[in-house]
Amino acid sequence: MVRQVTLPSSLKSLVKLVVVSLFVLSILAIPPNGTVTAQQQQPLTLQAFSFRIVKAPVPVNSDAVGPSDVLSGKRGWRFDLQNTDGSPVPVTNATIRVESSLNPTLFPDIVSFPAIESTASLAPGQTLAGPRMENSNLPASFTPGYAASRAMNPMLVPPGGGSQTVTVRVRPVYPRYDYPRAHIVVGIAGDVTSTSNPDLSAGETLDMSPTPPSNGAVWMLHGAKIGKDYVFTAVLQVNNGSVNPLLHKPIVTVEMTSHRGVPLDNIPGRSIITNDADLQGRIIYSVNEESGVWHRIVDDYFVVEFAQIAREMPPVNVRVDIKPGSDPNSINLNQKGLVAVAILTVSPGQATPQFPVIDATSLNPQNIRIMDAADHRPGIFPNGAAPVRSATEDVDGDGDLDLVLHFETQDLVDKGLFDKDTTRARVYGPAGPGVPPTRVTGTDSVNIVGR
Ligand SMILES: [Ca+2]
Ligand SMILES: [Ca+2]
Repeated sequence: MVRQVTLPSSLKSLVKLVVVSLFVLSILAIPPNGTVTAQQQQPLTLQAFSFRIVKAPVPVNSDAVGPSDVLSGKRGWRFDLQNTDGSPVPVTNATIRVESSLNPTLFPDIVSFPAIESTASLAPGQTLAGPRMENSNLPASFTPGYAASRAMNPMLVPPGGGSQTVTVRVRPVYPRYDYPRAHIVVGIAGDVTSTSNPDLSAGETLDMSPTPPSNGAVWMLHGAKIGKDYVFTAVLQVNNGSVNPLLHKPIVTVEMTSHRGVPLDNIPGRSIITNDADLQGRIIYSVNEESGVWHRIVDDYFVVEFAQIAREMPPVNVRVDIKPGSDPNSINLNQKGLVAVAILTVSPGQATPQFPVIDATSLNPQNIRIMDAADHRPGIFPNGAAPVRSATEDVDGDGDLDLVLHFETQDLVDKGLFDKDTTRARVYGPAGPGVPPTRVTGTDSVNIVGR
């Protein structure tokens, strides 16, 4: 005779649990039989990366930014999932799912939300690069937290072209770039003929990609240190097909990355969920296995980009006074002697759109030429007459020194530069090394006598 025993439901559950547990334990106690048991298998280690990229173009004429300058740019994201496990056990059905209430058109790489990226298995060491949303159209502003500058020497490439040394300095300042997790990436566009790397100390490493000579150089410095100056240089070959000097500033991109783990370590389970206020949504990283242990890593990218400038520099207008103190400016071609020609200094208070500021005494007299203005062709550097003497003197009595050049009258005749039809003369020439503006030009009337 069987007695019916009625147990309370909670006790029933307990019995069930004990029975199931015993069953599971008995399975685990089975010898491995050539396969990895659940007890021997290490938990899979998975990392979820949320790359945040903020990229700002620096104002077009800027050659430097400071660590606290506020820059405006576009923000983007890229999501990655990595199997950092060392054992040969892949995770299956690795998936990244991005949800957002934002309009997908704000993200050029996203058709619709949720955006899902998945792969059947993720072997140890492999990364699943999920939805990529770099260069999103979301406006953002940031302080870079590092000083970056570019310098060009020479700034002006002469007609025909020449080499230019570009120096980029980067100095991480903000504590988020804590050593050894801070990285610097510097890119210089151009025809690179040689490079020189920054000084490195213990803990810093450097990759060059690609190896020069090539069309551009990229340095990747790992383990940057707070407060240290890193100097990158590249020598560029710059073409200049014009007849004028070329103001040339190559495009330079500077990225600082901080690689930070957030305290989500040892989260077991199939997925982790990250809420992102800027995305107005969340990112779900998931895998099929229950044994994964998650780490969430955030890489902050802050990118400043210096614009490329390649601008032909036209000559600068200067005030010219032929025969200072005389009017009309009579030149007798039958006489020997010298013709005095002044190039007048223009102070900031005297500057006009037609005649910008110039210190005439900074010009190199040996580079200046004179000829008939009617024969002068813009963009061509013809063979005018060179001065035989020069002096500095305040010829217009305005308190600043001007440049006075003396030309030989017979030289003007012999070279066929002046004749009876000449009514106006032009003075022109390069200003000399390293002095902007690089070329000057100016005219004054002449009254030819003789011949
Ligand atoms: Ca005069
Ligand atoms: Ca003066």
